[in-house]
Amino acid sequence: MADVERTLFLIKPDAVERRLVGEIIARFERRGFDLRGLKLVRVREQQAAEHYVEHVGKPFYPELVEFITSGPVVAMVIEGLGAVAAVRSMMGATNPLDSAPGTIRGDYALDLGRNVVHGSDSPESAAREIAIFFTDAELTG
Ligand code: DAT
Ligand code: MG
Repeated sequence: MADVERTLFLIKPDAVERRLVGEIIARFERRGFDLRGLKLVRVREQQAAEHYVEHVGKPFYPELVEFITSGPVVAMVIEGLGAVAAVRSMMGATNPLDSAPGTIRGDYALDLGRNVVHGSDSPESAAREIAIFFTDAELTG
């Protein structure tokens, strides 16, 4: 039996601008996950740098930071059985051209640089990333 986990999930500026927030959140609610944190934020440069620290130095890093700071983002903590891997599988592959239909990226995106959503890739990443976006007092349950 999988563990109950928490994962950090972001609805990126492209999806907020396209008014996809409700549809995306609804998928996780219908699947049976619980929301433990939820807010609309403008990601600061410093937060973006912490969040994407593993990508520092890669050719796409500057545009990655520019994009995630370019407009409002919905930050969420999603909780449930096997949440880290299950949320990743609901997101689809990083490059939307490889994402299966039925996944979030497979249904809503084509462009690698504007791929709609972020989800933590391991429980360790989740703990680190949740702390960048939420204080303990902002998380319920
Ligand atoms: P994921 O978001 O699926 O965890 P990642 O952590 O490898 O993927 O990369 C973070 C984001 O950076 C990704 O959502 C889109 C962007 N990205 C990744 N590889 C890229 C590339 N080769 N060119 C442009 N953007 C890229
Ligand atoms: Mg990643």
